[in-house]
Amino acid sequence: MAQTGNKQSNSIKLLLTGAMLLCIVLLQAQKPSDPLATPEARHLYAGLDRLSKAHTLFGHQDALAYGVGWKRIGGNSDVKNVTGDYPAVYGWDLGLLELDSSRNLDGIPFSLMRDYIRQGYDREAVITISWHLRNPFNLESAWDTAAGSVRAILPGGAKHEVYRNWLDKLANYLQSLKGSNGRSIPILFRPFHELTGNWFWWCRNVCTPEEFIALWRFTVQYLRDAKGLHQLLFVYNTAEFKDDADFLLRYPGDDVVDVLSFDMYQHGDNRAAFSNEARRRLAIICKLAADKKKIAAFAETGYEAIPDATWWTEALLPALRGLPVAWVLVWRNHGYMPKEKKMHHYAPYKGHPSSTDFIKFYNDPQMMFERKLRAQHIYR
Ligand code: BMA
Repeated sequence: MAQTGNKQSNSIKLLLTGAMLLCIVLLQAQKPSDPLATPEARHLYAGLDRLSKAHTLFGHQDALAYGVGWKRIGGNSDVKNVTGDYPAVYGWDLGLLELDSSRNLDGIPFSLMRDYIRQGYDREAVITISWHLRNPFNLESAWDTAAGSVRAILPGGAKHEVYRNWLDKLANYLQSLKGSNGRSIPILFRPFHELTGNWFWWCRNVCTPEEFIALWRFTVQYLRDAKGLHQLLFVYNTAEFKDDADFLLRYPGDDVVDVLSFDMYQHGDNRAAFSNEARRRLAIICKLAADKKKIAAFAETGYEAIPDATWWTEALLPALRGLPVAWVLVWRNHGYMPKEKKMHHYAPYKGHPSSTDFIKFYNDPQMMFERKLRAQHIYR
């Protein structure tokens, strides 16, 4: 009898300790800026934070839609053809959705994109979306930098209704992204990317910091509060920046941002210059993210056509090594561009000279692709 009683009280103690540990884990979990974030978005955010302490997820733009020398082959991916595994992060872009186009600015049908996004989510991979939307001020491309564009689309501005109408279309599309389990797919949404550049209508040469911040805050509040999208995590994304203050000059606030990130590419053959500068900037955003209880990511990078057979382990990996960078994404594998007479791709394809090095990169314990990520069940 006494023994049974002891056993019982031991199991109760064990249960209580387990429950306490679970509470501690839940209390410590990194939380999205949206207090009403869906359970899947909350798990994703906490999971990315947890994994980033030891791993960096590898991402590829448009990975399932096409690659070098192929287009729309079910289940295909250049990354998979080289490593046997899919990327852990899929990047997609919604440019031209605002004009009701059936295809995005790089020719991907939006209906197919929805399927690709579902496939990735069903395999428990991560989805990030950017939006090269046209300039609502004059309907020119995202690369139009007409003065006064941002001012004109803010509440009260002459073109505000145009912008709001485009956000309605965006919200409808995002809302239509559902997994096979019927749940809304959490999206790392990266609007107004490369905001410190000078090439898009939202860049720093087109608007003041106050105007940019007002645009960001309106956008988040509209999608989150008016449209009720609670599956979004917002990614703040700069191009070049010098230091903390420069990075944060147009930062719209901790209540409307979840991830701190920047884009940076290697141009020219100075591998060390790229790698060192990327690492310097990554260290800055990792420190800021830790202070703000946010996550850091290297949202876009690459070396066009990868004319350096060991770029992966000798340029990119040293930039990331040991830093809590949640993911790194390389841009799209378009293939040959006849007008420009050049190859445009950022991941290797089967037979590419950097493939062997990419496999080494794939096998590095810091890097995580889809298979290892799947075992983490990041949405639960
Ligand atoms: C650029 C290039 C373009 C493309 C644009 C948006 O970097 O890849 O060809 O249209 O991104 O995806």
